[in-house]
This record gives sequence, C-alpha cells and structure tokens, in this order.
Amino acid sequence: MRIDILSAVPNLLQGPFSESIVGRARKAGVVEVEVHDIRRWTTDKHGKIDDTPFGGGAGMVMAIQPIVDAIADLQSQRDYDEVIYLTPDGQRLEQSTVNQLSLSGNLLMLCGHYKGIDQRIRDHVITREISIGDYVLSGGELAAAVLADAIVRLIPGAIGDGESALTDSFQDGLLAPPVYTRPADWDGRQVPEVLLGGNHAAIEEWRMQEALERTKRLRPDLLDEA
Ligand code: 6GU
Repeated sequence: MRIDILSAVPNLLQGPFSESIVGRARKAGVVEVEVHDIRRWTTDKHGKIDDTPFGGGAGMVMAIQPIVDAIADLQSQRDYDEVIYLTPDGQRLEQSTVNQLSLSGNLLMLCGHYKGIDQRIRDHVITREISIGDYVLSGGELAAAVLADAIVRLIPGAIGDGESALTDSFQDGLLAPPVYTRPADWDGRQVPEVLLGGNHAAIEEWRMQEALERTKRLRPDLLDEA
C-alpha cells in the first residue's frame, strides 16, 4: 500500500510515521508513506496557501490552486482508491471504515486547516470525508496520523504476531479483555487463576466473558449496535 498525505504542516507528521508499527512497516516495505508540503504547489509569489472567504467573516480558507494542483500532480503518478479529506465535519471514524480502507492500494489524504477548503473541492475532488471524533483539532494532521496508523497495522506483515490485530478491541464489536503479566502475585493482588492453568479452551471462554462484561459496563452502546 502507498499513502500520500498533503499537509500545510508536514513536520507534524514525521514522528508518528517513524516509530513503532508504522515505522517498522515502512522499513520492511509493507507500506510507503509520503508526506507532501502543500506549499510546493502554490503559484503565489509569497508562498501563500490560504485566502479570504467570500461573504466575509473570521478566518481564512485554504486556497484552491495549490490543493487542486497537488492532487492532480499526485493523481498523474498513480490511481488512488480514495481522496480523503480530514475534517471535523466528516464522517466519524470507526473500525469498519479502517478495515475497508486497509484493503486499498493507494490512498491520498488531505489535511484540513484554517476554516477548511472550498466546498467545490469537497463536492468534486474529495471521495471521502473523515473526522476522528467530536472535538476540534488545530489541523487534520493528527487525524491523518491516527487514520494512517489504524490502517497500516492491519496490512499483512505490519504486525509480527499475525493474530494480534484480529484480537484488537472493536474487531469483534467488543472491547478487548484484560491482560496480565508477571508477577502472578503482585503485593497480594493475584492474576485470575484460569490464566495460570494452561487450559486454552477455558482461557478463551474466560476472555470472551470478560470482553462481554467490560463492554456492557463501559460501552453498552457497542452491544446495542451489534
Ligand atoms: Cl479530521 N480535523 C480537525 N481539525 N479536527 C478534528 C478532526 C479532524 N477530527 C476530529 N477533530
């Protein structure tokens, strides 16, 4: 898979894609992630990438020219399955969307800034609009990092233990069960007996019960959906 990200603040995205699972997946050639500075495409002599809103009002709008030229340039090099705009008024991200996007070949992500982008780009160029929750970030970069991370960890080869992404919270509509490690007795607090016994059927049954109980208690809305 390849992920191209268009940003007005590309340096924000260096850290999240250099470490951990995404960093390793890039080094292993499982995924290519390229972050592009939108300024590279502006024809404005002062390097501007924003403009004033028609009709007046506070705040600036991202200029059309650099965005449209950047997307056209990237699209001339490869076909994108989706051109995604990260914006707080997009569709709220869920695991089902991440799963679907993880099957893509090429994804293009545009990080929103200021008051956003001209509505005509949203109507005619963008194929999907995503928000990562009902709160406002200073720009779409951190949201793009969240989205890319969630996608990349599902690509075969990104995670060493092939099973572990399948047992993530939300993959079966439930929160993940609790986990424990050594010591089995920590200042008198014991690890649940069943986990020490080596009865794998009993352990699986216990984990399912715990996942259900935890979901009922913390996220009953997930059970209503299922
Ligand atoms: Cl995608 N962008 C911004 N600026 N804020 C957000 C968001 C995106 N998702 C949630 N809040």
